[in-house]
Amino acid sequence: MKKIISILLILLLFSVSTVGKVAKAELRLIADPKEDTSIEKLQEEIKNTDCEINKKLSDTISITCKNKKDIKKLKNFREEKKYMLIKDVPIQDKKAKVKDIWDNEFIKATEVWELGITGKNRTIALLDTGIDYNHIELKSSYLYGYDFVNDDDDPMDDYGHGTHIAGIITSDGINDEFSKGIAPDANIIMAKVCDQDGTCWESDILAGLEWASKQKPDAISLSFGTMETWVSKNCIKEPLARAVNKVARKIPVVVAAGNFPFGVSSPACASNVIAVGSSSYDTLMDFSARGYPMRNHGVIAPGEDVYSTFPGNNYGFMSGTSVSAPYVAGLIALAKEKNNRLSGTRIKRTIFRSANKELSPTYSERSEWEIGYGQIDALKTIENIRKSRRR
Ligand SMILES: [Ca+2]
Ligand SMILES: [Ca+2]
Repeated sequence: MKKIISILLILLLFSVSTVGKVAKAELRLIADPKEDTSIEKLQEEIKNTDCEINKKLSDTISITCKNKKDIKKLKNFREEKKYMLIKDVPIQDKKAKVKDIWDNEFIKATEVWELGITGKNRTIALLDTGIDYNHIELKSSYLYGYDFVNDDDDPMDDYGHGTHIAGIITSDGINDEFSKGIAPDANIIMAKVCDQDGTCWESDILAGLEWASKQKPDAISLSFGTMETWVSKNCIKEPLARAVNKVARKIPVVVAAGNFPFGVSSPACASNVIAVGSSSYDTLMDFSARGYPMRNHGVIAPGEDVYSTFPGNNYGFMSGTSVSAPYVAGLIALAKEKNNRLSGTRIKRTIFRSANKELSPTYSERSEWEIGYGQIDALKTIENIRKSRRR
């Protein structure tokens, strides 16, 4: 009996010491300040704590704290949220065959290229894991970027996701023509906001969003979301959805809708963005997010076995709504090349109105809660845009 008690005691001590370790680890917090709470006031609040400012944003600060006791004293702060990339497992180094590739032909981007429209002089901002800007297919299109995870000006991709997303938009198809992006001449700027494990912290995203919107890109593309699912009604209570929605009033923002068929993830649920679900060439993907936000502001784009660039001059496939969103960002680059005076709202409406609900028999039976306005149609979108008048 004594022996059992001493073992229990050891176990108890062990578990206490483990808890102690967790408490010592850094915790990330962020403030949701009320209108009358200034940044100075928030700084004042952390003065006598073990917490340090991690990021100063235009209307809030994020902090890292070592001491759990200190955290309890803070009134305006809460734990930061984590967002995840919306993909399945990347498959590295797998070369495509002709029959594998259907995306740009299916959404009629190839017919837009024949009109001479390829995204020239347009710029898409990505918030992702970074970009391998030395990749032979990407280096002509990469302009500049920033790494908000490590706080340096080198957004090199240490995960692979961002390089794949960038290629879907603008891969040149030099060494591998099947990797060619929807807007092969569009430029890319990159805010690295997701780390080497594919985790994207709220304050890094907010900082990247602020930075990206200041660069005045033609569109911003986001391929991450929360594991939680949302309907539009409560989505706007989510701080990131609110921030994204504000930016989306001025700059078109496209967001992966999520890989959970039971609801649309945040920030795709924000009403001003374009939420993007996933299609295969003749059907909706089972994982593609469904819900009111799709009906309100959603479209679908290729999302199964999409072939694109991976770091180190590699190529491969990826599935998920992650890979669907950049098709719409690329389509906006094409639209802006035809008429660079178009407002974000006009572009969004034109993409919606040009989307195809009856591309295949399986689509016409699908509800708007599943496919939104339908499969994007690049040619029809371009045809529905009037040329800007030359002066
Ligand atoms: Ca870096
Ligand atoms: Ca390119």
